Amino acid sequence: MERIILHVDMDSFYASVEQRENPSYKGKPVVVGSDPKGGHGRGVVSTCSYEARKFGIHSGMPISRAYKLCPDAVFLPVSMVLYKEVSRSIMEILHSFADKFQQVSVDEAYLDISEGASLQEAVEIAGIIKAQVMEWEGLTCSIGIASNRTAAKIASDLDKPDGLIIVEPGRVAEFLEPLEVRRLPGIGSKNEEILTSMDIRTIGQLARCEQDLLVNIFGKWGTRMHQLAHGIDNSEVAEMTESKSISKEHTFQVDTSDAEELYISLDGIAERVHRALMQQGFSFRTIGVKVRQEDFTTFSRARTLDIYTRDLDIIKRESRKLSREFFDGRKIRLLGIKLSNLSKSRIIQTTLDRF
Ligand code: TTP
Ligand code: MG
Repeated sequence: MERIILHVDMDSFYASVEQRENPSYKGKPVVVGSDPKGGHGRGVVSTCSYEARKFGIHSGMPISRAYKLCPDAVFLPVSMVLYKEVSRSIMEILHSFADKFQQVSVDEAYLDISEGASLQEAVEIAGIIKAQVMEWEGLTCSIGIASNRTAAKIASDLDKPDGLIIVEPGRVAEFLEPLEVRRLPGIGSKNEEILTSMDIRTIGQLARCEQDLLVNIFGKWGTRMHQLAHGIDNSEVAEMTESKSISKEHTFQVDTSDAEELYISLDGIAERVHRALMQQGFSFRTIGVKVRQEDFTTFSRARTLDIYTRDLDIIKRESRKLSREFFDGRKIRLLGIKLSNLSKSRIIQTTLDRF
């Protein structure tokens, strides 16, 4: 089955957060980085707004150079605590849409939404994600949709800012063909130079190059490079494995508003999540539900209990309470239960369970 992977990357992230915090910076060149000290500063540019990019300023450039290119820009220091907080909220939004979710930096993440979504639905989801990130965080992001990670990442970068690019399944190689080789993750300026000397400038040219030749020059990486150029990338979206929470979900074959069906399904999920909890030897204190409606609007509700427990009946009861408000005739596409605030209190709990 073809996978559906979204790569979401925030636009000029630090600078956009600054523009959001201080609307008078909107529409202006904003440079976030070290102090330019009137052109004598020694640090670098972390990032800059798209208005500043028009002057040739970019991430990693010496701040003194940025100052020369646009002395009238708004120069701001890096407020990492703020960006991390905004990042956390954004990642929470993104996570709620994914079957598998992997954050890869402060402002980008991969979402695998293969389960039960068609490509057309994926495009809708991307639109909803953009709208939600705008509505709740006042920021724009760019999204690439493709059947593998590499293509999704490249796609998200091609139409920035506020971009959306869809690579149809089976057309990955065709999509990559005209792009410059440095678009491929892992090909930096050094590899690009070597390839240029071999007269290889586009990914298409790279794909047509003999794999053996690439292996001779680049070793193992040559094989991978060749595969990527052919649009082959089987790497998975790797959900963080640290068990900070345990969750289970169910996507309905057909969206439903039938309360009985919803409650039965919720009980089934409760049993599955309880089984996983027992297998991993945890008790929990916080229980949450996720309810995704037919239009992909997704709600979460959670409650923290007074005590740690591993009682299936409590999971069933609380998940019913938390989701009841959504079982009012609206059609539902997916239900999920998440247990968090976990504790490895196996021995105490087993003793208690017996009485
Ligand atoms: P990027 O996503 O690479 O850049 P960006 O979000 O600013 O702009 P774009 O619209 O092109 O995605 O990086 C995310 C943040 O990471 C960026 O806002 C600032 C920080 N960063 C640095 O501090 N130094 C760097 O060299 C780069 C590239 C990014
Ligand atoms: Mg970004």
